[in-house]
Amino acid sequence: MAGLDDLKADLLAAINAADSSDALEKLRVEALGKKGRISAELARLGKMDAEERKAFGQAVNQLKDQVTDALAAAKASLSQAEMNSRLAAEKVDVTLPVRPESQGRLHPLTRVMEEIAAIFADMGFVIAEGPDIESDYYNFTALNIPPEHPARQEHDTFYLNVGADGSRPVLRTHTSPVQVRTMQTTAPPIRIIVPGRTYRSDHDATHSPMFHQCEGLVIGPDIHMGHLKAVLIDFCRAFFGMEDLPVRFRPSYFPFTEPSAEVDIGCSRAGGGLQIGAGEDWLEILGSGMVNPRVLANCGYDPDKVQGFAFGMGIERLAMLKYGIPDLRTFYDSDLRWLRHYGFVPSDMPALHSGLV
Ligand code: 2NL
Repeated sequence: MAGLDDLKADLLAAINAADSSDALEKLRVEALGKKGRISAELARLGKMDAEERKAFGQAVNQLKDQVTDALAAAKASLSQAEMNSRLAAEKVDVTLPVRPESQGRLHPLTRVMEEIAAIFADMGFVIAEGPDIESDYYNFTALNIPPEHPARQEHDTFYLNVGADGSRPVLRTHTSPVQVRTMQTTAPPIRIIVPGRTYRSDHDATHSPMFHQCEGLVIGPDIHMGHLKAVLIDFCRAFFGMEDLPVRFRPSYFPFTEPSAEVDIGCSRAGGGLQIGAGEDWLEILGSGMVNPRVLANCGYDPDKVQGFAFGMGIERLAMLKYGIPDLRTFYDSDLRWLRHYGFVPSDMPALHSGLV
């Protein structure tokens, strides 16, 4: 037991003298670690007879508790002292320059959709949105495209699995279903644009199976083709930033509009390049027409009381034309170098003056 008293005096003196957390940890291992001095005393218990073991065991365990407590107390006061000295020594230099942060870029499709929205917002349009997965009725039938209509083949539709009710949902091939839904639930007047993702099973240099469209719809008691022309001429000139941009309306056909017109802008293809607003050539940029009376009736309106116009445009194509992006497929590669080159700084984005429906 005399040995234990010496050991105790020795260990407590060392613990009291320790001047850092590291030194304290070293002492803990020396005393209580697997090969430590107290562990060695405990190991001796095995060779003792019952009487001796009881007395010695109690004494060693008491020593172990005392050393453990002393270590904890010393650790608490040392870490407080270490914190105090760090607080005294270290200072935050608030005059250091901030670290440069890399800023992200917005995708050109985001930019072009915002530009389109801002132009139509200034003309009093609001944004409407709807589901990407649609019923056959909203994507086709309501738009005067009945089953067996040849336009269905042109749409290269992605069909989903047959549902519990036997119907076959589709990925919308255009954003028109949103306009149908809006007409069904809203009384005229209506003035909406519908940007969003659309899908067609077509993949080559100029087609992507997922792409973006923006359609528009105006309905009222006496909306006529003059309104259609004014809105779309203003849009083309605002979008390309040219007040005198030539705009031409060319007769066309869509099942959902009658009459229908495609909209071309003036351009020049001289020298192999493309220059918008100059020269003798024409470039098609959107489709439009007066809403077919059958579509109005399908949406619950009386075609003798209200009429209107609709239009649709492809966002990728407009982005490629305006920002000189040569290859459609690069839009979806998520290549950061491409985004840094063609992307936009958020603070440069156009302001939107109108809200969401
Ligand atoms: C194009 C042409 C167009 C429409 C879309 C539409 C929607 C309803 C009723 C009538 Cl609910 N029309 N949409 C009308 C004409 C043309 O899109 O070339 N899009 C990329």
